[in-house]
Amino acid sequence: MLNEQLRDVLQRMPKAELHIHIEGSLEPELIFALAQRNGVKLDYASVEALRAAYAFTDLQSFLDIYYAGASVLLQEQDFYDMTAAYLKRAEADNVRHTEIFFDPQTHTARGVPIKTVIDGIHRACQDSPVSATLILSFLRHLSEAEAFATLEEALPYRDKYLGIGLDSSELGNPPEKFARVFARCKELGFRLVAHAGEEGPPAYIETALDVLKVERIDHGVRCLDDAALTQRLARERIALTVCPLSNIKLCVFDEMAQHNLLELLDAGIVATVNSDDPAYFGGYMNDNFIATFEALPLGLSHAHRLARNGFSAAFLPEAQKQAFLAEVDAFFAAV
Ligand code: ES4
Ligand code: ZN
Repeated sequence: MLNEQLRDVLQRMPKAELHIHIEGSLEPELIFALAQRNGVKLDYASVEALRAAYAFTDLQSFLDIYYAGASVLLQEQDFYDMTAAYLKRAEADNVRHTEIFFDPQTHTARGVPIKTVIDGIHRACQDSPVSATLILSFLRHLSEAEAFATLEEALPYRDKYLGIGLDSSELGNPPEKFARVFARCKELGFRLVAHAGEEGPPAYIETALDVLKVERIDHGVRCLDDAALTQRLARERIALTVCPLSNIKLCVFDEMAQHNLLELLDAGIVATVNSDDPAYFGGYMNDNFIATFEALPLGLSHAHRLARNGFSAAFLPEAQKQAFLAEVDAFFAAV
């Protein structure tokens, strides 16, 4: 059992969230409300029936339902409402800064203009007291040509997102498939990240770093299978955006007691805790912290370190980063 003081610290400490798919924050209730508002027919009869389908065996079994859920998003206001709901939850969890992924191809493939997607999500970010920035993510099960086309469509709105990511089905879609489009994104000055080493091998983490030139790795938990890579991530301070509840729901680890978060920290890696797809995986930021600290021998010093790691790895201007880090240190000095 987690003691009351540690639980309270985890809830109240200032946090940065660096790995959240906005479409994965869409709660079943909002999916049904938007389906009704937009006249979209769902394959599920009720909120309960939809929620009952959230029994995943691997990444693909989740993605199939996640893309179906996103089909209710049509108007700018839908993207606004989804994002505003997430930001409200994040604020309640004392998330002070968040870097939000969005998947434009999930929507443009259904005929939704990319401007509708970006404007709705961005406007909600501007209306929130939480510091929020956006990362446009390419779907890796689609082609590099399709990623290039999406980049072209998104460039008129480039002041509204600061990063580029890579998500969706990892196995069989290695980072190097997107070498040229990531090179172009780097030239354009975007911050780069990629999902790697969630279900895929450590080699995908290496090519994400060496071929795509990403600055952080999303998930990356399989790095421990390769000692040299583990040492490199620690030495070069390449952050991993770890998502504990996601890893359990998608069977990356059988149970939380087997999660390798503490091993990653002990190896000197800048590991962070994040919610990934909170509406599908059973919790937002505080739920992720509490579930890991309940299952693993983690204490106050780990909480302090994880809070610091989140802000250290953030794509924030240096002065803002230092101000958040000072806030974290002041919080822990008063514990
Ligand atoms: C995702 Cl957990 C995860 N992995 C890869 N792609 C994703 N998109 C949304 N959630
Ligand atoms: Zn993810």
